[in-house]
Amino acid sequence: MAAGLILATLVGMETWMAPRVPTLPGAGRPLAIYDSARRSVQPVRPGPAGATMYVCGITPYDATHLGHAATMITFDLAVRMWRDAGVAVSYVQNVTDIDDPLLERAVRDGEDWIVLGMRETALFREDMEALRIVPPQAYVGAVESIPLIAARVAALLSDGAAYRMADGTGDVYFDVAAAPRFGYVSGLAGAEMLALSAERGGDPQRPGKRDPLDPLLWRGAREGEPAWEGGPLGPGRPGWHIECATIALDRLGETIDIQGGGNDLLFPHHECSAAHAERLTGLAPFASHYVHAGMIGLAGEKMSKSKGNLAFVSRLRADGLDPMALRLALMAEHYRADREWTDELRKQGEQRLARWRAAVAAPAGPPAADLLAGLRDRLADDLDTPGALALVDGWAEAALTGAGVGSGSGSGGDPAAPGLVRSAVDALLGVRL
Ligand code: 5CA
Ligand code: ZN
Repeated sequence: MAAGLILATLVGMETWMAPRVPTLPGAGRPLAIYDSARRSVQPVRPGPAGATMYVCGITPYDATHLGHAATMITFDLAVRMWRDAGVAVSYVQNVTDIDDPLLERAVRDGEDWIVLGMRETALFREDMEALRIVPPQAYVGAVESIPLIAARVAALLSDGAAYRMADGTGDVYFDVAAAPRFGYVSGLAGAEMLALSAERGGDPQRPGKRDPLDPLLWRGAREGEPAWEGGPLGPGRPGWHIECATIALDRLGETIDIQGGGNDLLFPHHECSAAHAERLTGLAPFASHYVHAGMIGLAGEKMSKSKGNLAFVSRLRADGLDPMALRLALMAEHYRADREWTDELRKQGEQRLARWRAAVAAPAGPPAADLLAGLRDRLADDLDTPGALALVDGWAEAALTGAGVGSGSGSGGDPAAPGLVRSAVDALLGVRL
């Protein structure tokens, strides 16, 4: 039993098949990226062991939509930049395979919540493979992490940073008064925090809490809900923020370079998981960079499972959309921008892909060393994909119209250029031409 538990902890969930990433000539560039806490673009300074990144993954109660895809592509670009610069990367992503929304959906559809979670996670893996996303080294479920999470909650309790509700539910809350820096990640004022907490899974109105913003660490067992042994906590299941804090601390270390996710997680999720981690380790900031991808919307609203306005990656693939065109469409605007998915954007992605493919199919093209340097430069600057895409557009245009091909030699261009562009676009943008 104990051996089984340890094995599960070390192995984690299955990830997905890694795409082949070509090695490029010359030197990559160090990545600078926007940190939500400092509200500025700052260089990432990985330690001697390499860069560490934790990305908040899916709650698997519905299929992967374009918003998830855009966020995963964003962090995939960071991984690709580090690899190009010769930086080792430790990347961990979670799966929230137990939480209220998953249970609610399973009850609604009369389905087993475990089967629902496994099915949607399998579909997510398939979508990630199709999009050529480099997998994390560890893909970790909340359920398999419960013993570690319970131990972290117990540590917060005995440290006086958490308290048990007096109403007999067995629920345990984190005391935000134990986190003097609380609010530094999001930079929000109290009223905004209260509103967002109510909107995004918190329970500011619940009576008996010390502070309305105190987040749940452990939910005591309830009739009809799954529960696990929590040692001194009693039976129950973990809260959401402590799930991510625990997995990141146990897998990556006491502080990390990037804590990533969509900007819907800025508050309360990343604020609270940073507060938990910092109280547990005594070290701050937990992440040197809190990185947030913009929301992908559909028909004027944030795409979300609860609103039901979703464009699924799997559905678009089934409709014949090339995943590489989808990648290009989602990278056409900057990752931090909230943006809309439209038919126009899709068409643009498909046209761009066709044009780039035609350009690299030629036996020779304009010399591409400057293009490679330009791509590295643009992406190193807060993952400027619009800038990077424009540079490849320019090269493709010149290749297809014959401009700049002669370079005075009359040879019809550089025969090595199309291959170099193909490798650069593959390695840095994740687009296989
Ligand atoms: N399991 C939690 C994170 S620990 C969660 O938020 N799951 S999720 O399925 O709702 O979202 C998975 C990832 O996609 C998160 O990083 C989230 O911030 C991001 N995301 C969700 N909706 C969108 C959207 N419309 N646009 C961009 N990213 C999104
Ligand atoms: Zn998370």
